[in-house]
Amino acid sequence: MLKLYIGNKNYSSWSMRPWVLLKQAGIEFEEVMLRFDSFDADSKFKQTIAPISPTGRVPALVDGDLAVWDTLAIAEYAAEKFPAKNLWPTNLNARATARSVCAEMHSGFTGLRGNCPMNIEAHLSDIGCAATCSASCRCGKACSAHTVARCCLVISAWPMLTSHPCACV
Ligand SMILES: N[C@@H](CCC(=O)N[C@@H](CS)C(=O)NCC(=O)O)C(=O)O
Repeated sequence: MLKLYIGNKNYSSWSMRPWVLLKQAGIEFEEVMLRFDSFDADSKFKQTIAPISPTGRVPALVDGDLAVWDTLAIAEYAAEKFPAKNLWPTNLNARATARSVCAEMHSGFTGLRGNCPMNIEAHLSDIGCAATCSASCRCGKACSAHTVARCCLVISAWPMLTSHPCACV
């Protein structure tokens, strides 16, 4: 069975990307949650993940002898291994748009990530959507984020993104 190494579910948005993808698609996997004791080389976290992932980071997916690291590579592997799940839209153009959105999300928005790190347990309803809607978002990337969100909304093969649209998008 697939084994997914992840970090803290409250803070590690990277970990939650493949976790949500696999759960949403109904793909079975064993979850291995590693505690972020520290990111020092001699930490238990690094000692555990280093032999699995060359980057020493989570998430990492293990399938038999194969280890796949980095969220986008894990998503692509899952899409190829389970073609019937249609993880990417079947339409060529929609698929290209979806890949563009994912690539942009993956390589960009560092300002947004830095200023708005994930913390699911925190009650931030007062700023939440308003922060991403604000033209004066501290990351200066709000317009681009909105463009990405709008693209997602028109890709009908992504029900997860289309079923709960943010009111501000
Ligand atoms: N580009 C990587 C980023 C993964 C990443 O930064 N993971 C963090 C946890 S949220 C990590 O393991 N950090 C450990 C470290 O920085 O040493 C991916 O997409 O998987």
